[in-house]
Parts: sequence; C-alpha cells; structure tokens
Amino acid sequence: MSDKLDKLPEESGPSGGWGSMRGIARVFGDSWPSPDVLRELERQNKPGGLMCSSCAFPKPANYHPFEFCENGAKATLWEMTKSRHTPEFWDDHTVSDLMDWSDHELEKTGRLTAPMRYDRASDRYVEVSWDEAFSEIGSILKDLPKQEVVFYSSGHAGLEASYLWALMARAYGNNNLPQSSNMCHETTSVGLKKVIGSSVGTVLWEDLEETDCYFFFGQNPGTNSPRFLHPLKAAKDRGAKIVTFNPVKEQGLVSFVDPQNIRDMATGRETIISDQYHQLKAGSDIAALTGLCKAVIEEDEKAQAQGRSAIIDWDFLKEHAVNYDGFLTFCRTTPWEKITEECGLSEAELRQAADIYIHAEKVIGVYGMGLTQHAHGATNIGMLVNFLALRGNIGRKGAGCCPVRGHSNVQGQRTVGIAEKAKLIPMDKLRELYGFEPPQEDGYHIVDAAQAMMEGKVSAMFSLGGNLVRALPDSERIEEAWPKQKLTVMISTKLNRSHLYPGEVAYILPCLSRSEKDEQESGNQYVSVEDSFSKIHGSLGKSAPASDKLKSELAITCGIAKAACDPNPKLQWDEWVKDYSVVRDLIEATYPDDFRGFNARMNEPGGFWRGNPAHDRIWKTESGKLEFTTPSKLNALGFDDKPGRFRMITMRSNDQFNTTIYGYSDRFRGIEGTRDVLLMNKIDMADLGLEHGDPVVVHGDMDDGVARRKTGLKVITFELPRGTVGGYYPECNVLVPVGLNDELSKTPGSKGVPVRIEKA
Ligand SMILES: Nc1nc2c(c(=O)[nH]1)N[C@H]1C(S)=C(S)[C@@H](COP(=O)(O)OP(=O)(O)OC[C@H]3O[C@@H](n4cnc5c(=O)[nH]c(N)nc54)[C@H](O)[C@@H]3O)O[C@H]1N2
Ligand SMILES: Nc1nc2c(c(=O)[nH]1)N[C@H]1C(S)=C(S)[C@@H](COP(=O)(O)OP(=O)(O)OC[C@H]3O[C@@H](n4cnc5c(=O)[nH]c(N)nc54)[C@H](O)[C@@H]3O)O[C@H]1N2
Ligand SMILES: [Mo]
Repeated sequence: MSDKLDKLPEESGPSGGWGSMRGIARVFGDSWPSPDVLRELERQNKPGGLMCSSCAFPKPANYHPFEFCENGAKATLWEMTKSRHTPEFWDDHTVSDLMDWSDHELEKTGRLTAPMRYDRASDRYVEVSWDEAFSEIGSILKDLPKQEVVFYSSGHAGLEASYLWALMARAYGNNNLPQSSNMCHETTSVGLKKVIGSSVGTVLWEDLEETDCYFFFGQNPGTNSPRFLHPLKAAKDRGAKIVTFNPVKEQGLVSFVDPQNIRDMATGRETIISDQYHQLKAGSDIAALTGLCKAVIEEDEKAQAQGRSAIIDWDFLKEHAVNYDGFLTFCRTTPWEKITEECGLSEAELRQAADIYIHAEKVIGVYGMGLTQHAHGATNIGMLVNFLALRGNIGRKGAGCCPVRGHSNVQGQRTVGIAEKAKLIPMDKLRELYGFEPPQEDGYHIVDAAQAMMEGKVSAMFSLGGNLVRALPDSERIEEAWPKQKLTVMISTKLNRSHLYPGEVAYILPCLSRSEKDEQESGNQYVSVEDSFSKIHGSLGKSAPASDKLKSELAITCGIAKAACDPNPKLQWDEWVKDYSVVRDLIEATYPDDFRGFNARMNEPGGFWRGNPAHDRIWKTESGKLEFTTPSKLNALGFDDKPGRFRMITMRSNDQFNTTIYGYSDRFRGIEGTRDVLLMNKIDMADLGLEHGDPVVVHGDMDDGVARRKTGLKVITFELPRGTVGGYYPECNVLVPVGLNDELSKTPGSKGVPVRIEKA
C-alpha cells in the first residue's frame, strides 16, 4: 500500500488560500513553462486578452487584476511547457513500449511539434509533411462510405475553426458531428430545452451579484470552476444563503479563502460557503427535490389556510407554466417515508432546506455532472426547474437556472453548427451561402458512434482535440474497437492514450494552442469562444508557437476539407485561413440573430450576449410555456438496487482537466500520491470485511451480458452515504456501460454506475 495512504484522508483545508498557490507552484515546477507564461496569465480572461483554455466559467466585465484561478493557471502552464515531443522521441520508444505509461507521463513528453504518421513496421510514429498528410487523408476519405466517417470535437477549439469543422463534415456529406458535450451537458441541451425552451442556462453575471440564495446540485466549483468561488464569497458577504446537495463533501462548497484578498490570505480568514450541506445518495436528487417541493406545497397550504400570502407563485404558474397540477399531486401523494428512504436525508433536513428556499426572494439553481450524468438525468433537470418555478425563480433578476459548462468553448461549438441533429442546423442558409446540398439525415451522437465502432461500422475517426479512448464509457471495449478503423486522425497538442491505438492509417496533427501567436497573411489572428452565460469573447495568443511546424486548428481543418471535399468555388478553404474575420462574417451570415456585429463586438468587456428567450420568460417549448415534469420514479438510476450492488460515481480531482492528469494531489479530498483508489463508507467496508488500504476488484454489475472489471484499486474510508462509492474518471471508465445513458439525451450515466466490490 502506498505510504501516502497510511493515513486516513485528512481534514483538508479551505479551497483557494495558500493551498491553491502551492498547487500552481507545483505545476509551475513540474511543467517547466516558458517565461511568457506570466504575461499570458496577466492577460487571462480580460477584454482583448487570452480566454482561459480550461473551463467555460463567464468572464466578468469588472475583472480582478488576476482574473484566473488555480486550474486556469495550471492549464496555461501545462500548454506553455518548454518540453517538446519531437519526432526523435520515437527513436527510443515504440507505441507498444508506451502502453504501461500513465496518462500523466504521456502528456509530460511535451508539446507535439510536427505532423506524424504511424509506421506499422517499426511500431513508431514518423514525421511527415503537412502536404503528404492532407493528401493521403483526402484520398482515403474519398473512397470511404461517407456514413462511416466521424468528425468528433472536444469543446475547446474556437468558434471560427469549429464553424468550418462542421461545414467540412456537411460538405463532405454527413452530420456525424459528435462533441464532448454528448458525454457532459447534452442532458442540458435536450432536457433543459424541453422544459424551458432554452438549451443553455438563464442567468447572467448581474444575477450572481443580485441573488440571495444558491441551491447547488452536483456541481463542484472549487475544483471545476474556481472563479465561481468569488461571486459565491461575495454572496455570503452580503448575507445570501447557500444550500448544497452532493454525496461528497466538496471543500469548495464548504469554505474558501480568497487568494486575491491580501488580508484574508494573511489572516487565513475563511468564508463558510454552504449554510447547509446535504450528502444525499448518488442518483437520488429526484427524491430530494420531491421532498423540497412537497415541503413548499405544504407550507403554501398552511399559509393560505391561515390567510397569509401564498408561498407558491401562483400567478407565475398560471401565466407561464403547464402540467403543474399533475406534479403538485405527485408531491402531495408521495409519502415522506419513500422520499427519505430513497435519498437518505431526513424529513427534517429537507424541510430545513425548503425553509431557506421559501425565505429567499431570488434563488439560483446551479447544477453540473451530478445531475446530467444519470440514466434519468433529464428528469433531474426537469425536477430542478419544477423547484425553481414553484416560486417564479426563472426569468427574473437574481434568479434562474445555471448549468455550469465544462470545456472553454463547448457551448459555442454547438452554437456554430457542431451538432449531429440535422434539425438544429439552418441548412437553407448553408445551401444559400455555399451552394451545396447539405445532408438531411441525423449523424452519430458520440454514444452511437462508440457502439457503431464496436460493431465495426465506423471506418474513420477525426478528433478536433480530445482523447476519446480514455473519455468514453467502456474504455476497454473502445481500446479493442478503435484500432480496427481504416483511418484515425487526431488534432492534438500533447500525446495521449488515443494515439496509442492507431487505426490502419493513423495521423497525429499538432496544433497551436490558444496562448500562441497565430500569424496568417492578414496578421496575428483572434479566435473567439462562448462562455456558460452565452457571452462571446475574442481571444488573442501572443507567445511564440511551440514549433514552427504547428498549424492552427482552423488551418488544419481547411487543409483536410480542401483535400476531402468536392471542389466548390464557394468553399474558399485557402482564403479563410488568411483572415479569420471573414469566417466570423460567415458565422454572422449563418446565425444573424446570435452574432450581429460579431467582429466589431467580440472584445466588449464581459463579452457580448447572444441572448436567451427563457431569460425574458419567452418559452420556446412545444407548448409555449414552461413545462413541469412529473417523474416516473424517485431516482435517476438505470438499474434497481440489490444486495451487494453499489452506485459508483466517477470523480474529478483539482489536479486534472478531464483526461489530462496534472498530478496526484487531490488536495481538497485529502487524497495524495495516487488515483488508484475506491472511496467507500466505513460501515459498508466493515460489512464486506474490508479495511482501509485493502486491494479490491470492482466488477461492473449491469446485467447486460458484458463482463467489466477494474483491478489495482485500494479501498479507502471516506465520508460517503452508504451504498455510494467513488472512483476517479478516467481510470474507472472501464466500468461505465456504453448502453447506460440518459433516456432523452444519451449522456452516459457516469455518476450512477452499478458495481460489486470484492477483496482482491
Ligand atoms: N479542474 C478541472 N476543471 C474542470 C474539469 C476537470 O476535469 N478538472 N472538467 C471540465 C468539464 S469538461 C466539465 S463538464 C466540468 C465538470 O464539472 P462538474 O459538473 O462539477 O463535474 P464533476 O466533478 O464530475 O461532478 C460534480 C459533482 O457531482 C457530484 N455528484 C455525483 N453524483 C451525484 C448525484 O447523484 N447527485 C448530486 N447532487 N451530486 C452528485 C460529485 O460529488 C461532484 O462533486 O468541469 C470542467 N472543469
Ligand atoms: N466516467 C466518466 N467519463 C467522463 C466524464 C466523467 O465525469 N466520468 N466526463 C465527461 C466529460 S464532462 C467530458 S467533457 C469528456 C471529455 O472528453 P474529451 O474532451 O475528449 O477529453 P479531454 O481530456 O478534454 O482531451 C484532452 C486532450 O485534448 C488535447 N488538447 C488539449 N488542448 C488542446 C487544444 O488547444 N487543441 C487541440 N486540438 N487539442 C487539445 C490534448 O491532446 C489532450 O490530451 O469526458 C467525459 N467522460
Ligand atoms: Mo465536460
């Protein structure tokens, strides 16, 4: 057992504070960044500056002197490393040699510097010229059945490259445009859209400044969007309340020391973030929200009987909502015992939380992967919207629904056409602008693409960023299926596990990162991104590229497109590389309502807003109203409980960005030096005869005929509800069944994985 595990997970300190400074300093030492990094950090998230390549948290108009967080700094340091992965690396290594390297070690080889093609005879990647790469890729694509080619994108590349990426797929002949959000907030895109008519959140920065109450469901700001801690602290300073529902006690939601505040840093003054913290069982939010709503309804009935003013905003319901009668009846008739048994919280606890809700005037409901990554994730979101709607907390100042997005441009990529569903795309506009007939058939969602790949029906996979072999569910089955493809093309900045599973022909095409200069014929180019609040920002890189052989994501997209698509004078791939502002004009021409005045407005402080009807109580749903959801059961899981079966959540640490592992310090949870652990309640451990540090084998328990197994983990005692266990993403992806998805959006159920546990 690792020495580091000798101790139980320690009480961890507050989020922020000196711990965050030490975290940055460690990655600084480890990544050995270029001296330009300090200048880039200073420009981060400011108008005309560099938009963080980590998360999509909004950038305020009134920014701090240092408008970056521990994780934004780590992401920038990591991409600005001075380490270089040159083609000479392969003089000493074969692909097979690297199989037992960790994800951390693979990326630590440094920034990729030249295009490379896999050479099967020597089992190595070898350098090729860009022309050779484009020309071979183009000729293979021309011979493949168009439906068998997939164009994935991880939500990172800017709006300009992303627009052209989608245009390329459609000009080539399909809508196979899956995106990382298919594993993430697709539940929001589909589920939130269904109930409020908007596929994105309704709040703006001003609302964060006004609200007097937050309810957090399954989002972890301390780790995943640390800049959120500043408005949360400000809210606490003005007396607002915060209530959290999360199986794990996440430090960022417990307390925070503001690293931007010299006095707080010197004195260690902590701000307590959550007034109430409810550790519900994984997947039981529907029950908890039913309890909260039931308490609100009961208080409303009491108030009305006593002649006091109503608690429920009946005027809002009558004017703006449908289907609430059925939901109110569901809450009234569901007994408290069923609710409390399902979520593991007591009636008193749920009533206390409801009491805060009832006494707050303006409430924001925040959520993340804890709601979206479940088999009934869309119902989770529907339930949160029901809860907010009961007191009219949507579409007014200081209130609203706030999904927190992941990748820095994940939302924007969808706005400019990266979507597998044909009906979401203004095909007429494409026809008019480019004179080709866009494909009308829906393409692959990433889960469909993964399943098709396992059945041998995908011949080529393009990846604009990302690391699908690691990020997808059922990773072991993906490892088998991926190399059977005829062509794999990865546009990447660093070496990752997906590169170790080359298709018959395989290319790694290295690209510029956002912090680097992107010099083209008309000068250094801006790119742009959309944040979680639907604000668009320009971003300009100023540091020297990691190699003079790198191309921008946009230039690589155009290179592939030109080689693969039929010639068409309206598809001016070469011209577009010269000046990205022309591409922004095309985006504006395709989506005039969202991008009016794009080039002129993109450096407005705080970004320019592309609007959101639900923010103004215009509901673009089927009924034209906010639609209440009545759940069919009290949990969001895709399986039933049974003896010996646990619900596993897959977790992120603050020392990773998805499959990029910066290090092995999960400071907030007090877990140091390893990620090969299974977190478990001590009574559950005792029941299984396990002691802290025992090696365990975790078996998938999905009853779908597929054997899944994760070995090499050690169990550690952790404060979790009974029946809920935790393991790290991506290491535990081998246990996540590819067929266990949200019923509406197909988002994988990564926070509700059925497992059995055995002593090794
Ligand atoms: N440092 C860092 N930042 C990141 C990322 C990263 O990997 N590292 N990833 C980026 C991306 S792509 C994304 S999508 C976001 C993800 O950011 P988040 O949405 O915060 O995602 P997670 O950390 O996966 O899970 C969020 C929380 O859900 C809780 N949870 C699990 N199951 C349940 C449940 O059933 N109910 C409830 N109520 N809670 C539950 C977990 O304990 C966890 O605290 O972060 C982005 N930012
Ligand atoms: N079990 C489980 N599985 C999950 C999740 C979970 O919570 N649990 N979360 C899901 C979520 S929310 C997401 S978003 C997905 C993430 O899935 P992906 O988006 O596919 O994965 P990332 O780890 O973000 O991709 C990392 C790689 O991107 C490349 N990269 C980094 N910067 C750049 C750049 O500037 N340009 C280009 N072209 N490439 C770059 C690097 O080569 C790096 O290795 O994983 C999902 N999978
Ligand atoms: Mo994500």
